[in-house]
Amino acid sequence: MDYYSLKMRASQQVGEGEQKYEQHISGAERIVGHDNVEAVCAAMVRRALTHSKGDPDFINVKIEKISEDDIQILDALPVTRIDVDTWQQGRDKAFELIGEAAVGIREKLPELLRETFPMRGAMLYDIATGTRLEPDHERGVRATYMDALHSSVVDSQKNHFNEAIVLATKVANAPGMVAEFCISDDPNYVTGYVASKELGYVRIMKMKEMGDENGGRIFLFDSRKAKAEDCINYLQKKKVLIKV
Ligand code: PML
Repeated sequence: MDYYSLKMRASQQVGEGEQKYEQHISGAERIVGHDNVEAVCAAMVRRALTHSKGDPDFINVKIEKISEDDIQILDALPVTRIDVDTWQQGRDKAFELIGEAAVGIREKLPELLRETFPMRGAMLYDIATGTRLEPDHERGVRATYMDALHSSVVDSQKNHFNEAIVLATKVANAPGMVAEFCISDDPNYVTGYVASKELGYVRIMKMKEMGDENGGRIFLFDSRKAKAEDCINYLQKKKVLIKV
C-alpha cells in the first residue's frame, strides 16, 4: 500500500516595515493511506484556521507520496507519569531521571529554553562537547515524517500527548540519542516529559508556570556514539510509523 505524508504549517506576519517577520502559529503532520488524505488535509486546515494564536496569513500544506518499503515501524515507548506540586520539582525530577547526560544543561536551562522558543525545531545538544550541533541555530532540527500506525483519527485540535509520544519514540531511536527533554511552548500547557529508550516516555505533569511561553525540545546527543549527520538525517528524513 502507498502512503502519503501530509504536512501543514501556518504563520502570521507580525511587525512593521523592515521589522516584519513571519511568526509560526500552528503545524501538524501525518502519514496516512490514500483514502484518508482528503479528510486529514481538511482537518489540518481547520486546525490552522482556529488556532488560539490568531488568524494565519499563510497556510502551507504539503502532500507527498511515500512507499511502504521506506517506512520503519517502531513500538511506542512505554509511558509513565509523575505528579509534582510545583514546576521546580518537575524540572528537578526531569534532571534526576536523565542523570549524568543532563549535567551540562541544568544551569543553562532558562537560557536554552528562551533560545528554543522561537525555533521551529529542537536543539541538538552534544553532551560530549557541550556544544549545539544544529546546522541552523535559528531553525533547529525538526523531527519529521512520523505518525501513529493505523491512526484514522482526524483531529483538528492539537492533542499534545498523542503527538508527543510519536515524536519522542522516533527521537529515542535516532543514532547517538541519549535523551529528550521537552517543555511545551504552549503557554496554557504545563506538562512536559523526558524520554529515552531506557527511561521510556516519562510525563511530568508540571514543568513550567501557567502562562509562560518559554519552552521547547532539547535532544541530548552523544557524538562519541554516532555522527551528528546520521542522527539529523534520521530525524529529518526517515519515515516512521509508531505502534501505540
Ligand atoms: C507540545 O506539544 O507542546 C509538547 C508536548 C508535551 C506533551 C506532554 C504530555 O502531555 O505528555
